[in-house]
Amino acid sequence: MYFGKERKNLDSRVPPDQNVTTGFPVLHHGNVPYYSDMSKWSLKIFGAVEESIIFSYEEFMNLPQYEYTNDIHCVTGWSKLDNVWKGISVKELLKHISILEEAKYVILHAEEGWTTNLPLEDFMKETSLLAHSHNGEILTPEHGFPLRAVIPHLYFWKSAKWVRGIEFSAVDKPGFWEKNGYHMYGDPWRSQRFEWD
Ligand SMILES: Nc1nc2c(c(=O)[nH]1)N[C@H]1C(S)=C(S)[C@@H](COP(=O)(O)O)O[C@H]1N2
Ligand SMILES: [Mo]
Repeated sequence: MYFGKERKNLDSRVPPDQNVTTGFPVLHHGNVPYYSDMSKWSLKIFGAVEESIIFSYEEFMNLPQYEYTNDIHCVTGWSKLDNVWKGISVKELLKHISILEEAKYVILHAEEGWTTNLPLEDFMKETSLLAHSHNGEILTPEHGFPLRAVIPHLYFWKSAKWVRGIEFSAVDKPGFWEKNGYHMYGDPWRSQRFEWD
């Protein structure tokens, strides 16, 4: 519970029609992947790039690490404040990639063919992270182990769990929820929940 002044500060951090939770709900479509052999994991960068790259788990985890604290907002109405995420910043990753001029969108590819789309500009934001830890603990399988996107300024469905591919694209390609009526952009501060919002 938050009272008085704290409550007031809180209001400016919680978008319309959201409720703050102290728990950490698990939400996704499909099955949770369980990895026993990380040598079978890879992250593929492809599409509108000069050259596709495939990172092994070890290579990827050796990129410089960053930590960010932020709030997340799920389209179903819960917000969770002060999450500490640790991982590789997109900014850092992009130093290894030559993106073609034509690229305007990013499609995040997760296990089981699940995808979500966002503008390149949003993906490249300072706060965008490819996280392996939350609040000091390695992600649990349910929350996206070994790697999830964290794009805190958009509804949390854009933060793909179990990321295996990052595609750069000249055209926007609706992902799983976007094909099912959810908003192509998903700004929680403008309540962009559904395609007609
Ligand atoms: N791969 C994948 N990532 C996903 C989803 C999904 O169905 N598959 N659901 C999204 C949705 S709707 C939400 S709210 C968050 C939930 O993350 P959490 O389970 O860690 O709270 O994951 C997002 N990332
Ligand atoms: Mo969600």
